[in-house]
Amino acid sequence: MRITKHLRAGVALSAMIILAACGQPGDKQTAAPAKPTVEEATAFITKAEAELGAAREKASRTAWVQNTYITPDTLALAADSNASYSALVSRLTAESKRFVGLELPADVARKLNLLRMETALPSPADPALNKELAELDAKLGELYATGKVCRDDGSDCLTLDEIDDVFRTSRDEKELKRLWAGWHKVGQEMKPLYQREVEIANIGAKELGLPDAGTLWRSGYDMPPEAFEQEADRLWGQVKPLYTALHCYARTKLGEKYGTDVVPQDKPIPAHLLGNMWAQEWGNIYDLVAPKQAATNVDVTKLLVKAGYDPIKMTKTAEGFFTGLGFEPLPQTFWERSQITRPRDREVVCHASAWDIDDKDDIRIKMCMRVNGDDFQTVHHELGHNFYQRAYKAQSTLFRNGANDGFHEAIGDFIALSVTPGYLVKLGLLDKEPSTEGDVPLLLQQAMDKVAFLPFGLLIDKWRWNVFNGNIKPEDYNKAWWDLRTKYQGVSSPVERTAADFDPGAKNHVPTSVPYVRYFLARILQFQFHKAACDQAGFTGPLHRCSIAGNAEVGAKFKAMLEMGASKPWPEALKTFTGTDQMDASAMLAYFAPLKEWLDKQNEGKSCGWE
Ligand code: X8Z
Ligand code: ZN
Repeated sequence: MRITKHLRAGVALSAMIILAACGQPGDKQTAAPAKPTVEEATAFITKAEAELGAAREKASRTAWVQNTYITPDTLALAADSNASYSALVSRLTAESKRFVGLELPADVARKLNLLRMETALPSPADPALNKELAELDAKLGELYATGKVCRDDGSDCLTLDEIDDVFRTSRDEKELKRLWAGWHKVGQEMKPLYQREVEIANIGAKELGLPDAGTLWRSGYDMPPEAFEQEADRLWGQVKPLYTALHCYARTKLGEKYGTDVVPQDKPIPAHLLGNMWAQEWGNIYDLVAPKQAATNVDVTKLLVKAGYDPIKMTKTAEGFFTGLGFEPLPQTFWERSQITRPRDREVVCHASAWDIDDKDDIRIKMCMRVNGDDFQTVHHELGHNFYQRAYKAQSTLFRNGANDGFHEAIGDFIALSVTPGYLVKLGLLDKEPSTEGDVPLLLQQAMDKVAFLPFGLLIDKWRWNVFNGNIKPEDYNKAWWDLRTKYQGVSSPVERTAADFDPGAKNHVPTSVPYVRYFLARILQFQFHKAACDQAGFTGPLHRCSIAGNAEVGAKFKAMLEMGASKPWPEALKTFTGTDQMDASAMLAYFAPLKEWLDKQNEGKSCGWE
């Protein structure tokens, strides 16, 4: 599953650069032969890429089988295969240290840095630790993927995708609380495993010459890790007032629905009432917050059901958007090999992902798709990964990746921003476009997903960065988690928590060790892409009404950015398409500007905030 576990590193911008020294006293650097040459470094990386390419394919195939057929055997095989891959990366990285300090061509230096980022959990050279790490990773993933919530007597067991349905549609506070508490039990068994995983990954990071694994995670952004943390905070600062206004308004409406004893008006919102297990996106409770006078409500779930869509049709429709922009259709093997719905007779990993098995054309998605608006959004998201993978397949192995991981997560979401009411009319799903009086409701609906997500997108890795660097100790794992959820999201646990709970484990990306700040960046980047695309298309109306559907000219420019893969620092890729080399939330703020004005009016006289 390289797309999700992959990390990549940043390098300097100049044509000839010195590979940054990352060795520290006491690390595993072996005695290097005197004065290695540029030719040796180039030959080394060429050979390393060939080895990695072959090993990646094998590891991907094993991981695919394990993800789509969880048994003790496939788990053992996948752990073994991941251990081999990590050992290869660890060996190559150790060998590459002899080129530190050498003046190298930019692409070689960049590749040597990218090599370090091949695995999110850097593996120590010690084979026993390497094996233990791979087994912990497999076990944590299994605990999450096979988690269920049953009634006290063991009946009525629900899988996460079934629970998700209840969260989307139920307004029964007690039932939601029961399922919330039930699902969060999945974390308890994970805690000691996670703690050990952190210890071992940190040993691996030290061998890379880094203080801890979190620093490695922050090293993939073409800037020093400390600068990246500040950059993330800067972006959050840009969008925080918009989030706070949305939070304030939603809390008022939830108070009206559930009573202010359940939703106190000066405190964080109970996390089980926002239409999503993690309160990460709130669009599913739009009906509770919709302005009273609003006549327009584009309920994509209803439209899909009414038009008789099934998961294949949803996938074909998403594919159609990409082909409309000039991308080649998905290969026949995509349809033959993808897992689009949950198989009935076996355990699988349901969390959606996109796969690039052979770095050529064997691209697939793995979902447990249901016919609803969320999954319609997700299938666009996943195909974004697949079309990116295919666009950069001509790059050499280490450059076959996103410009940064936020780009990878933003592609499909950017496309889905063009799934406007106007586009739904074109698809025949909607009869007519709502009039412009419907703009605030439309924006509110969109903000409930896009804006609500922002603090969640940031806090997961704030937690992990501080776990990796030891600022958060194991005995405080859960308390620190809720401190961050309170501080950033302004949500609270609906039931009492203790140090025995491990609530981070109830979110897929923690047990599976997929870095998360990428989704925060993607939320910001997708609006930058959208604005740039709409400008290129000559669109002059409000941004949320702009759809670039069918615009092959914009599609060609977009494709040019995708084809670069990770071959250049991300600011260059961004500039290619948007004309700017900065990540910046202004486009997102411009998109939601009319809503912000409206929210501020609704919130007048309210005491917003929760601290
Ligand atoms: O994990 C995902 C994708 C796969 S890369 C389905 N997302 C995050 C999540 O579900 O938490 C997309 C949005 C955020
Ligand atoms: Zn994704």
